Amino acid sequence: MRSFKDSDGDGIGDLKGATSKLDYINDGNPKSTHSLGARCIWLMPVDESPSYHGYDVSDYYRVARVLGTNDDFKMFAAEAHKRGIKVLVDLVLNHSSSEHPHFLEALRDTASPYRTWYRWSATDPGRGPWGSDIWHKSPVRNEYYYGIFSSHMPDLNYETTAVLDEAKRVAKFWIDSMHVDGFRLDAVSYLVEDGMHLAHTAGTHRVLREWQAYVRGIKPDVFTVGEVTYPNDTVLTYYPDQLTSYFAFEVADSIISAVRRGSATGMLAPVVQLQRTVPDGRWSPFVRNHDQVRTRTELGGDIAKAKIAATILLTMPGMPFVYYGEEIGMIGAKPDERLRTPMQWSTAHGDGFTTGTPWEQLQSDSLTTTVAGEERDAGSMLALHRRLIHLRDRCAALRSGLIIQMTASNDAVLAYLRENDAAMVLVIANLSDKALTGVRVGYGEPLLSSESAPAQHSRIVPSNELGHVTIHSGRWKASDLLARESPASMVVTADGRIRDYIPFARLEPKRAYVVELSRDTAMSCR
Ligand SMILES: [Ca+2]
Ligand SMILES: [Ca+2]
Repeated sequence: MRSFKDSDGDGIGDLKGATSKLDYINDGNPKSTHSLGARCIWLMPVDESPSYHGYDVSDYYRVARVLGTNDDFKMFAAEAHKRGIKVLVDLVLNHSSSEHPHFLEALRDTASPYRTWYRWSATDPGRGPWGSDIWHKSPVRNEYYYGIFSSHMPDLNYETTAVLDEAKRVAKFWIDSMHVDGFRLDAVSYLVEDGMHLAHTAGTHRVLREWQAYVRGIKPDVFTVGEVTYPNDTVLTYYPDQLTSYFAFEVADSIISAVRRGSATGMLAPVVQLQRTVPDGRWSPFVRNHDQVRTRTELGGDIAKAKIAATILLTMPGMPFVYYGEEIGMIGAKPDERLRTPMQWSTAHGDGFTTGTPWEQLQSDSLTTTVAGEERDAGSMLALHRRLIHLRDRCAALRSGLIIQMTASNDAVLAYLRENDAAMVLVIANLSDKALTGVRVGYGEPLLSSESAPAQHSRIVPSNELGHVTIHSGRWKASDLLARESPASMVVTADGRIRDYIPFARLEPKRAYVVELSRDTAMSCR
C-alpha cells in the first residue's frame, strides 16, 4: 500500500492512490488484455502502526492515518469488488505493537486486565533457540516481556482466553464493517509457546483451528492464507482443518534455485508432494515475497531468467501470488525497505508514484523498468504476466489441472503437463543459457540416452509420483500459446506413454514455452 500509488503528494502510497490503480490489477472486463486480470489482492498491514511496514499494530480497528480512513478502505474494497477482485488484508495475530494501548497499560500497571494478554518474567530466561533475544527488558520495572521478533513486537498470550476472543472480534470487524474477503495471517507458526518450543506447537494448531472455524462461521467462503516459512513437511502439519491455504515456501525456493542453477533436477518434487497431499486451491505458490530479495535480483538481474520463473509460477497448480513490481521485473535486495520500494509506473517525476518525494528512494533502474515502458513492449515482463494470467483464466487445464512431471533428455530442460480431462497444456523451459536442439521429453518411459548423460548412464526416472495419471492415447495437436512458433504434434501410445517427443527442434536459451495440446482441431485456450 505504502509503495503502490500516492494520491496526495506526501510521498507515501495510500488507499485512494491504490483505488485509482485498480484497473491495472483488473479492469473487470474479461476480454481486456490491458489489465493484469488478477482476481485477488493481498494488502500488507493497513492498520494503525508506529512503523512503516505495519507489522506492529497499535490499533486493529483503524486504518493507518497515513494510508487514509476506514471509509477510504471501504471505498477501495467496493471498487475492487466491482472489478471482480477479492481483498485480503494482512492480520498480525502473534504480537501487537509495543505502543498498543493494551501493552502500554500492562507494562505500567501489574493489576491491569491486559497484564495476562502478554508474557512476563521476573528474570531473563535467556536467548531463544536461534540465539536471538526473545525476552526484552521492561522500560518500567525490573522484569522481562516476550517478543519473538523484536522488542517492538510483544507476543500476545493465547493462553488467555480473552486474547483469542479479541482475535475473533478483529476478524469479524474486518469482514462485517470493512468488507474484506479474507486474510493473510502473519507468522502463524509462532502463536502459542510451549516451554522452549516456540513454533508449530499443539497450542498453535488449536488456536488456528478455533479461529478459522469462527471466521468460517461468520463468512463461509472466507479465504485465509498463512505464512509458515518452512518446508512442505512442516507446512503439511497445518492441514487439513486449520487455514484455507498456506504459502509454499519450498516451491518458491525450488523455482529460484532451478532457474539460477540452470538445472531442472528436483524442481517439481515439492509441487508434486503438495498436489498429492493437499486439495488444489489450498496451497499458494509464489516466487518471492516482501521479506525476500526480489526475483530479478536473485537471478543476477537477468530478465530472461525472471521470465522463466514467472512462467513456471503462473503455470503451476495451486493459488499463485505475485508480489507487486515482480510483474515488471523490479529489482531489490536487503535491507527490507529496499524490497518494498515505490512502484515504477513511468518516467514522470517520482516514477509516476508520487508528485512529492517518495518515502523510500527509487531503485537505480527506476527510469528504465516501468509499467509505461513495458506496456509498449509486447515482449516485456508485464506483457508476459498479463498473457499468462489471462491464459490461466481461460484454460481449465492451467487453472486446475493435475501437474504431470515429464522426463527430458537434457537436465537443463524442465517439462511438465497440466492435464484436465481431455485438455492439456505442456510447459517446457530451457533453463540454460545455450540453445538446445532435439531435446526429447517423455512420460512413463525410461530415460534413454541424453546429451548430458551418455547411454551407459541411462536411468529410469519416475515420470510422476502420482503414478495414476492416464493420458488419452493418440495424436495431440500442439499450439504455442506464448509465441507464434509451430510445435510438433505429440503422440501418446496405447498404454498412455509419451516417447521421445520433440515439441520444438530448437529451444532458445533461457526461454519457456507454453503449448496447448488438443486431440480435436479446436484449441480452447488461445
Ligand atoms: Ca499519500
Ligand atoms: Ca507467540
